[in-house]
Amino acid sequence: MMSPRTLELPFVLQAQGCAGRVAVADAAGVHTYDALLAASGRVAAALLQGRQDLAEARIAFLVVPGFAWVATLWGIWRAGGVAVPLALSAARPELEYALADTAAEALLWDEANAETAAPLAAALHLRGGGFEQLVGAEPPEALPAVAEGRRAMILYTSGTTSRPKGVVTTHANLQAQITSLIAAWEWTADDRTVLCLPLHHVHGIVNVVSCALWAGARVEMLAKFDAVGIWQRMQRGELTLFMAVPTIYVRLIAAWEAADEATRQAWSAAAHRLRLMVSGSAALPVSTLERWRELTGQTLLERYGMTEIGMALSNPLHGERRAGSVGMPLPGVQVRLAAEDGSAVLSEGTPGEIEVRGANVFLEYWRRAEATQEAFRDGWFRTGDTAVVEDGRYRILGRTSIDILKTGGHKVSALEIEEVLREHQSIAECAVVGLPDAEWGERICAVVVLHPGQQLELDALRGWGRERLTAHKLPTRLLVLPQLPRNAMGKVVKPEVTRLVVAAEDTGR
Ligand code: MCA
Ligand code: AMP
Repeated sequence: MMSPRTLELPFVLQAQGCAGRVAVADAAGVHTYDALLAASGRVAAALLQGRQDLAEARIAFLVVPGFAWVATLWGIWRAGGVAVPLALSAARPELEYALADTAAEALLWDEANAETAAPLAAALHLRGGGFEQLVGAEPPEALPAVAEGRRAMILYTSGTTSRPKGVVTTHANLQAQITSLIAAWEWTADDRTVLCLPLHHVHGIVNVVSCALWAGARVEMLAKFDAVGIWQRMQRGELTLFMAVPTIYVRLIAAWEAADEATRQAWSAAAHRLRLMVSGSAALPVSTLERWRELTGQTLLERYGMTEIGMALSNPLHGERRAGSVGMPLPGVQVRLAAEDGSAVLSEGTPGEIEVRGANVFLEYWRRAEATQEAFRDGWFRTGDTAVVEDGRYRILGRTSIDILKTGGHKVSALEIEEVLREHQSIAECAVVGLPDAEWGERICAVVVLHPGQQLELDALRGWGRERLTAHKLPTRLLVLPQLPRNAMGKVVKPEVTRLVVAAEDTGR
């Protein structure tokens, strides 16, 4: 039957060209591109319920990675909605925040998340729906024409404000992010990859799932990362590409080291056969890159990106991949270094803030016009990361804000955690800092001043925090002090806080 639609979103056209090929493999089996188109069409129809176009209504969803996740995302897009993929690991207040901030019209879920999502939808008076029920709808008679400049997705990212901001990308932004990576890393329909990352970040959504599906490749989607499971999957063969955060490579190395000799050999040989292994989302320690090369003969390709821009810099697919460097601008992405006060664009050898421009750059922070305006300078997005260019390649030096941490590849705001900790009845004052850590990149440390007569242990604090924050935001180190170091203005001096934590660790406190 001919679709009455006049303008198909490009990802639909790409999928139509792949028809009977397998798109997704998950715990339930394999699913073709045709099946994805059919299921997403039904989800779209169920969402529209007779309306012509969702007209950018925000539709949030809590769905385990797999066919249902992709069909839900595509269904929202095909109905003209803005997709809000929620973190499966989020605590209830975090979910409530995202639903309220986006003013979501509906919350969708799969069976595994019904227990969390259904009561939440009811409590917040949102339209709710299980995937199994949505996908059982009649196929659509017509779907709206969705122009590429329209809003497509909102992902929450932590920043220098205490509450996370919604990063809005348009279909055109996503298309630019995807096609840039397809060109740079030479994705083809013959590629096979495995997703073991959460699907509320660009890394999993764009770099793995969307690139694979745009290319007509096959993506195997795991509900959760498991080191031995990944090694065993590589051993079964046929994978061509793998992408992960440094913590995952550290975990894979640990699993390899714990295995017996025959298993090690088999795993090493299996990993060696992949055509490309990529690391990103946080700095890849040179020691990890080198150990991985010893184990597998693979030189990890390190790249640099951000929720607001997708990927910006990458080591080359062909040619030298330099340890400690994040490489050069990706196709279609303009990158420069600017003096922090914006007074100059810097040349090689002078450290500055990375600024990015291009069709890949996001539209806005959701309903935060001021924050959006502040994030740009002369049309360039200010990343808040400092770097230096050496020999044409960028090397990341750090961040302009001490309050933004990276742990396990997740960006975390110290201010957000502090705000929650201050609600604890025993805590009078607190400061959160990140400590360098071989496994996690950074570890969250809380330094607190208690109300008189109070006591607090780390386990108790973590137990209390679990109800309020995602697990990776919970402090793994607690230091109780009589007072916090402050400057003459009364502001907490974070570098001094970090020094105190390190000193306490050294003396075993
Ligand atoms: C979890 N735990 C932690 C942390 N996370 N402890 C310390 N620091 C952490 N960061 C603890 C939990 O509290 C729990 O402890 C135990 O570890 C297991 O928790 P679980 O959630 O199951 O963790 P995991 O499965 O071991 O997770 C590790 C992980 C995960 C697989 C590395 O963090 C992950 O998937 N990270 C990737 C995130 C990502 O996709 N980032 C991309 C964003 P207990 O048992 O006591 O409860 S950046 C991005 O998208 C940009 C654009 C880019 O450049 O890519
Ligand atoms: P997010 O906002 O979660 O998308 O995280 C983006 C941030 O992750 C960037 O601003 C960087 O600070 C960091 N990041 C991403 N890739 C790398 C990398 N290869 N090396 C160092 N930092 C990175």
